[in-house]
Amino acid sequence: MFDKILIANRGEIALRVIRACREMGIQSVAVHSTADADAMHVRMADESVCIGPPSGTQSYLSIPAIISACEITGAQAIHPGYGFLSENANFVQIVEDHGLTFIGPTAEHIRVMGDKITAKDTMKELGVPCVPGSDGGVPDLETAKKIGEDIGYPVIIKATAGGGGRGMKVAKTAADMEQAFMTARAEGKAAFGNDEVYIEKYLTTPRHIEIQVFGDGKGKAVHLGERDCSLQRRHQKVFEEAPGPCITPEERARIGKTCAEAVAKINYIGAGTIEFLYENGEFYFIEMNTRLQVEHPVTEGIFGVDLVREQIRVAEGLPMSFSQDDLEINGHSIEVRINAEKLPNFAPCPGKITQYHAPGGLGVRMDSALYDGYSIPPYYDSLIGKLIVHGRDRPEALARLSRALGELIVDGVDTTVPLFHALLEEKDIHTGEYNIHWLEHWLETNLGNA
Ligand code: MV4
Repeated sequence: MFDKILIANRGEIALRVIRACREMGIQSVAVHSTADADAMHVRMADESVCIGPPSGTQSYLSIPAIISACEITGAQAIHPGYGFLSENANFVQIVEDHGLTFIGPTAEHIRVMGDKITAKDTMKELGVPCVPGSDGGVPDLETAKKIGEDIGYPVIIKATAGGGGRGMKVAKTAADMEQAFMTARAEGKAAFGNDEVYIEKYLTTPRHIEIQVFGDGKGKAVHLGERDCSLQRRHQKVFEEAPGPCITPEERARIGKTCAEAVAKINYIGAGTIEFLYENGEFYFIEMNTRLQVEHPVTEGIFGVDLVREQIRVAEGLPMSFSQDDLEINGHSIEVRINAEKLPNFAPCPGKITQYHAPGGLGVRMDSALYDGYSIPPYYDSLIGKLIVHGRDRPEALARLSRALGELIVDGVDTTVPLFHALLEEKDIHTGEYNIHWLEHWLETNLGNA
C-alpha cells in the first residue's frame, strides 16, 4: 500500500486528490512553482516541494523536477490530476523506470488513445460504434476527394494528433476539400509535429455525450453512465450534467456495456472517458481521454462513489470497491465551471480575491482552491472553481444551482458566474434541448460575443 503520494498538479484538482489521500490515511506531497508558494494546495498537503519558476513548462511540466521531488520526499506514487503531465506516455514510462507508480493508465494505452487514428481503429475493432469515414489516415488530396464523394459532404478533416478542436476543418462541399485538407494537415504539422489526417462524415447538430469507464487493469471494468457536455465555448466546457437529459435507460445500458466490455478487453486500468457525438438516437465514437476529467464530480454525484479513491486502489493492485451491479443512478448532478474571465469575451482576469464565500447546504459541492486574499497568478488555466449540485431530479438540481450561485461570493476579479445566472433564465436549459452549437449561438445573440 502507498503511504505517500505526490500530486503533480495545482489548484482545485490538487485539493481533490489531497482530500482522497487524507481519507485513505495516505500522506500527500504538493509540488509548486515559485508563483504558487501561497497556493491552497501547498497549505493543505502534508509536505510541499518547490519545483521551479512560474512557467508551467519549467515547473508542473518539468519531469526531472517532479521525479526529484518524489525521491526527496519518499513518495511512492504520482497522481497527475488533469492537464499537465496526465496524458504524457513518456512521463509514465520515466515514472515507472524510477520504480514509482503512475496513478493512471499505462504508457501504452495513453499512446494508443493519444493518436486519434489508432484510437478509432482500436475502438472499431472492440465493437464501439464510430463516425463513418476514412479507414485510417488519408495520404493525399486525391484520396481525400475520393472519400468525400464516397461518404458524401459535409465532411470533417481531423489531424490525428489533434484534440480540443485544433487541426480540424470542415469541407461543406467538394469545392472546399483542397483548402480544408491542406489546412488541417498544416495545423497538425505546426501544432503537433504530425501531419497525418483522417476524414469523417460531419455531423451537423450532435450532442457531446461521454461515457465514464473504470478498469482494474486485470480484465474487469465498469461504466458509470454518461455526462452531457454539449455546452462549450471554443472547445472549453462550461456546464456539464449527469445523467444526459436525452439519454434513455436502455440507451445508457447498451452503450455503457459496449464501452465497459471494450476497456475490459484491453485490461484498461483506472478512469477513462469515451467521447461520443450523439445524433438521432445514435452514438458515434470520436476520442478517448485516459485521465480523470474536470467534470468527474457530476458522475460522483449521481453514483455516490469517489473516483480518486478508486484510482488509488487499482494503482495499488486492489480491486475496485464496486461492481457494475452495485452502480445505480440516484438523481441528477450539474457542474458549472467558474473561470476568472471577463465577459463577454472570456478574457482571462487574474488578480487578488478580496472576498470569497463558498455556497453550502444540501446537495452543494464547491471544489475550489480560492481563499480570502488569494492572488490568482496569470500563468495558468483560468478555472478557479467548480460548483457542483445534486438534486433528486433535474428540475431540483437546476433550482439548487440557481440558489447556490446566489450564495457564492467571488470579489476582486471578474468571473463566469453572471453567465450561469443568465443561462438559468433560458427555456432550452430547463428543457435540456441544446446541442454542441447552442452556447456559441446564444453568446453571439445575447452578449454579441465574437
Ligand atoms: C466532430 C464534429 C462533427 N462531426 N466530428 C470538436 C473537438 C473534437 N473533440 C471533436 N469535435 C467535433 N468533431 C464529426 N465527425 C463536431 C465537433 C465539434 C464539437 C464536438 C464536441 C463538443 C463541441 C464541439 C464544437 C464544435 C465541433
